[in-house]
Amino acid sequence: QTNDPFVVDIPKIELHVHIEGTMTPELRWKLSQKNKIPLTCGADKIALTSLEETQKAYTCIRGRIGAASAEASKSFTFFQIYYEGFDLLQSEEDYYDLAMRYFERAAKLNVRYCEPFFDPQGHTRRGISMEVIMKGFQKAQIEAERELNVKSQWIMCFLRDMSPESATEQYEAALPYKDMIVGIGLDSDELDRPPKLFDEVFRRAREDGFRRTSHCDFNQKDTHEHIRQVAESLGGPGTERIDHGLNAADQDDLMNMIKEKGIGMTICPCAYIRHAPESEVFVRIRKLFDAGIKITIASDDPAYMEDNWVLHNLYMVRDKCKFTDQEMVRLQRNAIEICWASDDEKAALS
Ligand code: ES4
Ligand code: ZN
Repeated sequence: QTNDPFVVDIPKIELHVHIEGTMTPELRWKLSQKNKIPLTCGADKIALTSLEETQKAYTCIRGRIGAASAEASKSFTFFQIYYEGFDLLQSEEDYYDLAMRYFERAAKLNVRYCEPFFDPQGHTRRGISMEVIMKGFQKAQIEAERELNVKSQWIMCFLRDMSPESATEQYEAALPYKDMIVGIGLDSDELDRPPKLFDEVFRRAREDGFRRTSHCDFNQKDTHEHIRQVAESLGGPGTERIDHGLNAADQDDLMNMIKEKGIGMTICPCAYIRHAPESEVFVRIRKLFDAGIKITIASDDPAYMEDNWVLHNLYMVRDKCKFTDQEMVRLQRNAIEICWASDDEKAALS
């Protein structure tokens, strides 16, 4: 059901959304025109010459990323399309635009507080300065709080397919913007990139007062070991949240550790059902929730995930996990408990 007024009206908190994953076809087209960067589609680099073609390319991307065919996955990977979008972002105004379009969408969906991720290495490695990125984000953040009543704090993610040295360099470059950044995350391609590679920079971030989280994507190679490292020892005592981590539901000792440590989990159902049967997804979500683990529902990369924003992700679990009104409220309370707002702000959100 996709117009359930209870789910529409409930005040929302979104704790797992990549700002670069919110780039709609409309914004992609606008930036390509403005910055004179031609758009192409797929490995065969077919030129996109209008907004309509760009919109169509997104539907085609959407169809093909999710497709199980080996041919499709060769010509399109999620990360190719995701990082191609980065190249379009050039000026402070572009970063402002990207963030502001998300905050406007969030306001319409009744999101009152969010902690968007950003991937600075994907920008600084192209020669964009931290100043350009952070000033653009900050302008949008201030305006969103004032004009839209959407509060936010940023989470800076390290790209785990880059080196730990690069992460440390990026960490130091971000310290002048510490006031805008509430937490540190770890994302991008996790194949053969165990979290413990980044132990040192996470330890440093903890000592400097940053909150910490890490992606452990659903059904990835070595996922149980990655979840264990993140929960048990990343940066010393483990992180305060895990992004995805759905496979924790497979092992009682992982579930127990997450529960005992009070680690929050951000769950993005529409991201999983593109690659896995629903039967593998919703049973696990229900299991984590019923175990009393603090899970919250979010959208991940909504522009690239069939245009499914947080509202649709909430509809999915409402429908497939059969969450009652009370349980939907519990999901939002979980989000308040595991978010990194100040106690005063949490009280205001309650
Ligand atoms: C991501 Cl789907 C996914 N997985 C890992 N890292 C990411 N960053 C943005 N989207
Ligand atoms: Zn993510």
